[in-house]
Formats: sequence, C-alpha cells, structure tokens
Amino acid sequence: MYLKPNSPAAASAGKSLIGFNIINGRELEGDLSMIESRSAVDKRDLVGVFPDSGEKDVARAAKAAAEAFTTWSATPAPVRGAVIQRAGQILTEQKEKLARVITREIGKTPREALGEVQEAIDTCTFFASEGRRLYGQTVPSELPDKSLTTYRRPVGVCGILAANNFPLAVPSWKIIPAILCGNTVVWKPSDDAPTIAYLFLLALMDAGLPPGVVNTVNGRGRAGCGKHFLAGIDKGFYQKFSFTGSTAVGRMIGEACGRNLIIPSLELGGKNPMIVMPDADIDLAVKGALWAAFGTAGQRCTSLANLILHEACAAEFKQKFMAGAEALEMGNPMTDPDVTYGPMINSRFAEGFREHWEKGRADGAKLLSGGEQWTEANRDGRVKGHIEHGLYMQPCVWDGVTPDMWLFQNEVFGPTVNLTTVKDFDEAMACANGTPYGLSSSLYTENRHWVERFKREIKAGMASINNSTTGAEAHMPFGGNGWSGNGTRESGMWVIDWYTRWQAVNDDASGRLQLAQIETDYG
Ligand code: UN1
Repeated sequence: MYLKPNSPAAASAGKSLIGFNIINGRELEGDLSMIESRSAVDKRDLVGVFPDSGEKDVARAAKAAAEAFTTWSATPAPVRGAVIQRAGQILTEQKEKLARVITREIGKTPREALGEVQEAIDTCTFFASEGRRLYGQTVPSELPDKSLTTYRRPVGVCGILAANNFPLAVPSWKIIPAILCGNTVVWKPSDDAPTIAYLFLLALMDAGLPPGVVNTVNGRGRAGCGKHFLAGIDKGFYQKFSFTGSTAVGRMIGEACGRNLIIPSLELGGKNPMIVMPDADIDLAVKGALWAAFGTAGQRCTSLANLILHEACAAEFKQKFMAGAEALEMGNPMTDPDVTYGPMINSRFAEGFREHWEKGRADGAKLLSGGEQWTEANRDGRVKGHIEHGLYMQPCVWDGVTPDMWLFQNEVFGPTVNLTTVKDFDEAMACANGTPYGLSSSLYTENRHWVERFKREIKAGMASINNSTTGAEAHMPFGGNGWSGNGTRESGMWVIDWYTRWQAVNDDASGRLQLAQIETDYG
C-alpha cells in the first residue's frame, strides 16, 4: 500500500516524516538546521525531522498571523465553528492512527493516547457549537432612545507554547477556543512531540482553516527557537500569550507579558494532594491513588504527589497500596499496550527524577520501593518488552514524608509519591494546603461534612471527591491557584473570557446630545 509520506498512516506505521513549519498555509523549512524527534519508547526510532527555526521564522509566522487576523476576525463565528467541527470529524476518523503516533513519540500508553485524542475531539465538539453562541448582552440605558450592548471581540495574535506530556490535547485547549473567538495563532510545538503537532495542523488545514490562521515554528527549546519565540512578546508580536509548563518559565512569561500589558494564560506546576480518611472505601482510594501517582509515568501536572493518610487507616492503606504498586506492569507501550506506564518523555525529566532520589534520601524519607531506572540487568517479571533504549523508571514510594521536606514541596515529574500520616482532618487540610501550589486535589471519605469543608477550604483550582487528581473533563474549567497559575482557566465556556475582550457599545438614536450622569441638554 502506498502511504502519503507525511500522514498519520505513515507516522503510525513506523515511517519517519520530514516535517515542516506551516506558515501562511505553506510548508516551509526553517532558517537553521533540523531537529530530530526520536521515540521516547526506543531512541533508535526516528519519528520525524523538523526545522529548527530562528528569529526570522518567528517574525514570518507572526506577520502571517497578523495579516490573517483581518479576514478571520470578520468571518462569522458560526462559520469559524464549522471549520472546527470538520477538524473534530477528521480527528475522529484518524483517532487510532494519531494515538499511535502519540505513543510512538512520547511513550504514553495506547489507552491514554486514545484518551488524549478524544480530549481534543471533545474540545472541537464543544467549541464548534460555541460558534453559534459567543453571546454578548443587551443592557438598559439610563437615557431614552439609546441602546447599550456588549460584544466579545477577539484579542489578536495569540502566542501558544505547551508542554510535551499532552502534545495534542493541551494545545487544542488553547488553539481551538482562540480561533473560534476570531484570533490567529503562532504556535511553537514541543520539540519532544513535533510530529503529532504537525499532523494536528494538517487536520486543521484539511478542515478548511484559511492560511495564516494557525502557524507553527518548530525548534529547540530555551536555547534556540523557544528563546526567539518568547522574545516576540517584547517585540509586540502577540496580543495574547498562553503557556502550559513549569512555574519558573511561567514567571518569565508573566513578567514579559506584564511589561507589555498582555494578560497571559499560565497553567503551571502542581504538587497535588490526596487525603484518605478512615471512613473511605479504602480499596477505591488505593485504585485512585495508584492511577493518579503512576499513570502517564507521573508526568502530568495533575499527578498525585502528596498522599495524606489518616492514622486510623494508614496501615491498611499502605499495605494495599504497596501490594498494588508491586503488581504494576511497566515497559514498552508500543509492543505491550496493557502496561500501566511507559518511559520518561525526555532526558531532562529523567534527570529531575534521578535528582529527586538524592533529595529524598537527604531528607531522611524512607524509600518503600523504587529508586532506580529499569535496565536489562535489574528488570523483573513486571517489566514488559524492550526497554534498553528508553528511560524507564521504577515506581517510587516514599514514607514518613513531612511538609518541611524538599520532597513534599517540590514538583517532580515521574512515577513517585509521598506518604504522610496525620492525626485528624484539620491536620490533613493543613498538609493539603501546605505547599505554594494549588492545581488539583482529592479527598476520599463518605463524610458529607468533610466533603463540604474540603471543597470550601482547599486552595486548589480543581477538587475531586472520591476520585483521582487527574482526568479533568474537557469542558470544565482547568487551572490552578498560587504557583500553579495566574488565575486564568482553560476549557469550557470559561476559557472564552481569556481569548476575547468585552466591547461596550453605546448607540444613541435620540438625535440629541444625551450625557449620562449629567442633567444638561446641550442640544
Ligand atoms: C497536564 O498535565 O498538563 O486532567 C494536563 C488531566 C488531563 C490533563 C492534564 N485531562 O489530568
């Protein structure tokens, strides 16, 4: 069978793509050399080569986006919604193939990769029909024969930068509402996952998105293209910037946006707590905790970090949790689709993970399991498939962790979790709120009073009752407080507020000069 070289079919069948930047609807090479996207599952597998873009590419993309804005912002919102609807249909048709590319590129398990494509489809479904709403208001005037109305107006060119762990779903949370509202986009995809980004853009173009509405500049991170891309904030390239990633980079972006009076959307780190009370369904809580801590190899901003156990159920919980952790299967998700988790996405994450072993030991926390990378030498029956050419980590459980420890306070991407034992609900809440972060959180209990208090007192932007910290639905407000963000939200109707500005229109049909607040007739 002939496979179009740059297609989901080819990429999911193991071929290497030669990808491009897409600027003004044209596939372009970059100013610099090329970067390689290698599979996290097996570094010998070359998924694609992409341009490494420089300053000129970023300027070119920003210019294309600014030019496309005039026509796109004047296109009726239901027509913009129809393009998004077609994009959702194309993603649905390509779902299995795109999921396979996600697994191949960043090592997410097939089940989770399918879930990620579904999250992008759900986003398209929601915003396709938002094109027929995008409501403004009519407001009564204090003066006769005058109508007051409000309109949502697009902001302009949006710069978009997101992490490698949800390389399709999270960019879709930003790009889809941005363009539905009439904005145009310059997107720098993660250099760990340019292939899935490129295939997403091809789907948008196949859906009929006009040239220049979404443009990509590929390339290296902070040392290369990423630097030029962010420099665009001070050059006035963007009227809006949306970022998902680390708190440190978020602060930098926030500062640059502040200087330029731009409101950024910042979705940053997390140190997500889960409280387990003695009246909880302990088996259910164990399942939720295992999934939240180790699913996606712990590489979600919503992953569970601090597991806070009431002393009356701590022993039973620990015993069941450790038995569950011992039974996890890990390894190569390309050949063994049923593993719980696969490799670390890149060597930077793996390095941070190795570092946390050292910090945890220095803290004096007790390592109940884990603490090493899986290799051919130390692998056991739980490890599936070929792992020699990827970064596969043992599931790590720390006990005796207290809020003053480094482990409790710092975000770690990777399959690791801290156990903390507390005396009562008050102490549990103090621990849960005892970090500077506030993204996701969870409580397991059957007690209505504690549930009510948790919902009110927890500082996190997202609170789960009797469920995992991960797995937000695609139409609920997603975002955090404290160091987890700047208070903006993604998804659902709430994200619209961050991609539009309210315009107040004052339309006087009286034929006189009428002034609010002033009782004078100058006419
Ligand atoms: C992220 O890790 O950046 O709620 C996003 C969840 C997913 C999204 C995570 N729907 O875990």
